[in-house]
Amino acid sequence: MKISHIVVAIALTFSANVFSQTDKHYALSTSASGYKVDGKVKSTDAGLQIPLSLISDKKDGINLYGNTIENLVVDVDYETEERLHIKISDKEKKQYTVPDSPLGIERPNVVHRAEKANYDFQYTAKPFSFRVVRKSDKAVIFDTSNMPFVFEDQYLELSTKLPDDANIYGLGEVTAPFRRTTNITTIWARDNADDFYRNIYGSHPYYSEIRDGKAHGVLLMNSHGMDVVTADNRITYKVIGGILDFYFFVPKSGSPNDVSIAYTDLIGKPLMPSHWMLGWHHCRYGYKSINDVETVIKKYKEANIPLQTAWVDIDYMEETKDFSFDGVNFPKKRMIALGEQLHKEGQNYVVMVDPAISANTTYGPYVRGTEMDVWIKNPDGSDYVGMVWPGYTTFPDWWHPNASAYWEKEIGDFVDMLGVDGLWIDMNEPASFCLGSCGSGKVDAGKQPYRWLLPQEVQDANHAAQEEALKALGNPPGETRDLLYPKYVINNGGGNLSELTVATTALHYGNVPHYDIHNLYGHAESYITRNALIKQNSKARPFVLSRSTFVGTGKNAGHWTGDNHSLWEYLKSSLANILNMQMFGITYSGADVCGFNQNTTEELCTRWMSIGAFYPFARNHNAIGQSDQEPYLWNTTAEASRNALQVRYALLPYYYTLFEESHRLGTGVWRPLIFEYPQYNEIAANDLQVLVGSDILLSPVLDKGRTTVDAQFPPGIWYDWFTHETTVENVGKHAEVETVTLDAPITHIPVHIRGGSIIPTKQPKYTVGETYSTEYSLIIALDDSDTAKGRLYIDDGESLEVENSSDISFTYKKGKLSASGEFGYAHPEKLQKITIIGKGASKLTIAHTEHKSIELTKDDNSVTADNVSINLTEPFEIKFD
Ligand SMILES: *[C@@H]1O[C@H](CO)[C@@H](O)[C@H](O)[C@H]1NC(C)=O
Ligand SMILES: *[C@@H]1O[C@H](CO)[C@@H](O)[C@H](O)[C@H]1NC(C)=O
Ligand SMILES: *[C@@H]1O[C@H](CO)[C@@H](O)[C@H](O)[C@H]1NC(C)=O
Ligand SMILES: *[C@@H]1O[C@H](CO)[C@@H](O)[C@H](O)[C@H]1NC(C)=O
Ligand SMILES: *[C@@H]1O[C@H](CO)[C@@H](O)[C@H](O)[C@H]1NC(C)=O
Ligand SMILES: *[C@@H]1O[C@H](CO)[C@@H](O)[C@H](O)[C@H]1NC(C)=O
Ligand SMILES: *[C@@H]1O[C@H](CO)[C@@H](O)[C@H](O)[C@H]1NC(C)=O
Ligand SMILES: *[C@@H]1O[C@H](CO)[C@@H](O)[C@H](O)[C@H]1NC(C)=O
Ligand SMILES: *[C@@H]1O[C@H](CO)[C@@H](O)[C@H](O)[C@H]1NC(C)=O
Ligand SMILES: CC(=O)N[C@H]1CO[C@H](CO)[C@@H](O)[C@@H]1O
Repeated sequence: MKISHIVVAIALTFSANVFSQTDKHYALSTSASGYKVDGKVKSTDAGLQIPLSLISDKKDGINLYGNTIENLVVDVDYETEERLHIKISDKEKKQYTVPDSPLGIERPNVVHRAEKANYDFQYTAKPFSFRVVRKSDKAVIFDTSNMPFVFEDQYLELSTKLPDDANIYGLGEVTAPFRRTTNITTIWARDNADDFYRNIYGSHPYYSEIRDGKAHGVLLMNSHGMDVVTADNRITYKVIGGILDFYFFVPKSGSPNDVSIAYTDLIGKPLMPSHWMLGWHHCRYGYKSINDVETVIKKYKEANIPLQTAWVDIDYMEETKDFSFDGVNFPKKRMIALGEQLHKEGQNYVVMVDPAISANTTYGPYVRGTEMDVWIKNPDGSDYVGMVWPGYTTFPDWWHPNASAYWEKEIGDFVDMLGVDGLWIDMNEPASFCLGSCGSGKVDAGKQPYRWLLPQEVQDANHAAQEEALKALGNPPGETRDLLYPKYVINNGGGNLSELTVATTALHYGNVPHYDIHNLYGHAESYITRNALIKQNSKARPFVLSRSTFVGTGKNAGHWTGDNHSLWEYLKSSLANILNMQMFGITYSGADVCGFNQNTTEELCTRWMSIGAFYPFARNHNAIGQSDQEPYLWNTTAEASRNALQVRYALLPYYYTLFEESHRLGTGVWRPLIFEYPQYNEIAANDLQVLVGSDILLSPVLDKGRTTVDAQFPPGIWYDWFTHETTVENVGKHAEVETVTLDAPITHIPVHIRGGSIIPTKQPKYTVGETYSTEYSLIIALDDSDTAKGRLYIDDGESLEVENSSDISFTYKKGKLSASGEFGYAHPEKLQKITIIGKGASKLTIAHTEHKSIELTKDDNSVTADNVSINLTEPFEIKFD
């Protein structure tokens, strides 16, 4: 949760960074000298290497915001047919690069130049510029010509041209529309709850562009603070350190989903969740005692709203210290018993852990961490102390050689003792409630009043003192850069870089300043936490939910989009932000349902539960001091929750199959319409509807007072999930996107099935386990040529190493349903029910004599075979007439 949760009374305006076009954040450094090719361009194993030197005849064009670096090297690696790597680095290799390790990114080792690449690399010699051309359609997808190129120790600038009104997606983490409009995205991990368009927790310098129906992607692999301008027919990167390490993803198909596949080929595939993780989660910050948590679990059951996982926020801790229990309100014994009870009922249990450790010499985790010397250091080598919930705290330095062992022990002992199924790692931007090194030397200073509870003048005085203390600590030895106040000031919503986080002058192992590594902190914690959980239990898939993320975090952890507000605006933006996370390879993600800060309303919470039930990670979460928002509190909310969660639970096999695809390939579980239908530009900005995979379309109400939705339908046939009626039949060569006004009374969310798909389902029950123990059904939704296909993935739903699995392809063609594929999952799974939806479906009968006894029930637009009783352990066919 977020430090300013008490200050939410402030009026929210969403107009934070409206710049004039002359603002330096927008402006190009037109006086820059630029570079020229200087020396022999060499062939390398994977491509070529180009030496550059500064064009030195423009003396005023150097040292714009730092020290100009005169000699550069451009390494162009044709890594795969679809991936080009262009790395522009300083010849001396002094600039910080994202480490080639799990704490940065694990890069594939490329030793051969890809043949038949789907791109061309072209460059000009003086001034140096380059272009990336997609071969399949000759589109110039990146072009730095006639724009400044700056390479200084604390300022890098490079631009590419964009067509008019370009479809740009990605860049974050930021709360903003999915399709990027003219704006600046600042990337600097930050704990903040109430800014649209400003930098928040995660760092993803990655975008995808869809042009003329074809997509490509671009990653700038850099962990420094930066502004990315998407305005005036250009993208301009303004980065305060490191190197320009670009990757281009150019799939031959041009499909946006294939861009995601190529991107995650590099950064790592999203994690595979267990079955239970796909159920409904409930959490709140501010339950006063474990009684409250138990009551909530009971009332969910009474209201028959499926609850899979109960969470406990920092409330359980003694003085908000990790791994401790409030002996009065959340006694350890009862916390353990709660887990046992949940497990007995087939439910699950997750609690929060923060990275910061109370600086208290009688507190075990601090004592052990100090012995192992794992804390981030001040520039002078002493332990760095900041301030989080328990008062003054130290911060584990994940890069320290003892850090994994330290965390494994703390996490392992805790999880063993408490019996939780997963950990929720918060505050890992890392957040600190002061400026820089406010706690220097303050060990055993006791719990401090939270900053926001102090009178304004005391806060101001403290801030001034902290600023002085920070300056007094100085730079790390040998450091020549201005780490506290770089001359190019990124548009950080928090102000100066060390504001409310660890000082940028603080040191990580190997004397790496926090300035260089800040955006990697949460990512590193997620990796080490995941491994600690695997060490504790090597059988089950670990559950980690992380607030701060970086390129590649999706393989370690899921993500919730942080501290939103109980406002319609935030409900609406949740779709865009979850779609962003899908693109970033963090497919297990969701927003706090019903809103975190501020008081929700019955109507808002009802609509939010309806769409939240379909978030890839689905959890209701509330803040302390806000009015209650358990979904059973209002009848309409309860009803809407049951309705939507029934669909979610019915779709569990479909979701699970999508997660397996995501884990294997990198595609999104949620997808924007444009990713599935890139040739239709009129859906390019639609972030108010989403597709679950390719086949389920959600059209939620996201506005107060509305009971209809104007929904866009891509060409094809779309059937209503609930009634099986044909909502849209829009086929043929000239079919266009159609807009339909759908009825959506308060307890209803419109859900549609794409004609041409086969969807595996289960019968929804109270828990995920009970649901999974029912038999399978198939929904066959016919397209205009009466065909359909689909996929079902089955494994045991929890093992980290999957031994046996089934991967079944279903096709329906000319009245015949066939199942083929792999049938390795040993446990007997049965298909019990088949529903065929489409024109003429109700006239179908069963053809095969061996299946004649199957009963058919019909309605206007569908037929259901109710007890087919087929083993899903081998291929089969059923013929309908
Ligand atoms: C850019 O961001 C501001 C909010 O900071 C927003 O008001 C504006 O609409 C955005 N620009 C565009 C063109 O969307
Ligand atoms: C790791 O911890 C041990 C104590 O367990 C300590 O002796 C050693 O110096 C630590 N290693 C480093 C690199 O600090
Ligand atoms: C240190 O932690 C202990 C319990 O672990 C607590 O009783 C004590 O009050 C704390 N000391 C300070 C100064 O906060
Ligand atoms: C940033 O730091 C500078 C230098 O100490 C100071 O003058 C300025 O007020 C700070 N900005 C903010 C927003 O705190
Ligand atoms: C929000 O709800 C709480 C608890 O019910 C109440 O005390 C508070 O006054 C409400 N705030 C607003 C702004 O209505
Ligand atoms: C809510 O539903 C319950 C049970 O169905 C019923 O007893 C109660 O009157 C309803 N309340 C409202 C406000 O409709
Ligand atoms: C996997 O399948 C084989 C063959 O059916 C079986 O012997 C083995 O026990 C199965 N393993 C698991 C983990 O289910
Ligand atoms: C299901 O199939 C059996 C024969 O396999 C048949 O006797 C029965 O009537 C069918 N219907 C139901 C609802 O069980
Ligand atoms: C289906 O599987 C069950 C359990 O393994 C088995 O008893 C039954 O004979 C199988 N039925 C067919 C038709 O193969
Ligand atoms: C900090 C912030 O604004 N976080 C989130 C809250 O609101 C939306 C959706 O509800 C999230 O997606 C934001 O990122």
